[in-house]
Amino acid sequence: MMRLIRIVVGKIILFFDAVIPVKKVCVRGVEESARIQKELDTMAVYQFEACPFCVKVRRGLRRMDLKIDYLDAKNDPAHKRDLTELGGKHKVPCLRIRKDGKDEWLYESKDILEYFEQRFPCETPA
Ligand SMILES: N[C@@H](CCC(=O)N[C@@H](CS)C(=O)NCC(=O)O)C(=O)O
Repeated sequence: MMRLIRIVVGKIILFFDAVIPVKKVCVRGVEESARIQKELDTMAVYQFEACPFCVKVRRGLRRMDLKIDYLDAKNDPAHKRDLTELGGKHKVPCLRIRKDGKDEWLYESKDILEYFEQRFPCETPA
């Protein structure tokens, strides 16, 4: 029963995510986007597709015009294992940041969005 409720709530969340548009707060030029993308390519967000906190992070990144890899930690056993064993807990969203050959793992949707806001501030607001 709980599983059914979770599936239905998940579908509702995904429906609203699809129909409510995200208002971009940043307009990034080609050079700035390319520089930022190189840095984003060293990161990934572990997530569940229908998790409300993951939807919050995805929408936040769309708002900031940031494109990152999303890894499915629910259905992909390798990503699930990495998150649990290397990150420390099976909780999403979690941002993996590769730095000097080492990984940092940042949990909590609020902290993840704050991290992006600070690291990639909007130079030209929309
Ligand atoms: N306070 C956390 C809440 C995250 C959370 O509760 N995530 C749930 C999924 S929506 C989770 O990872 N649950 C562990 C599990 O299902 O194994 C945040 O804002 O990121």
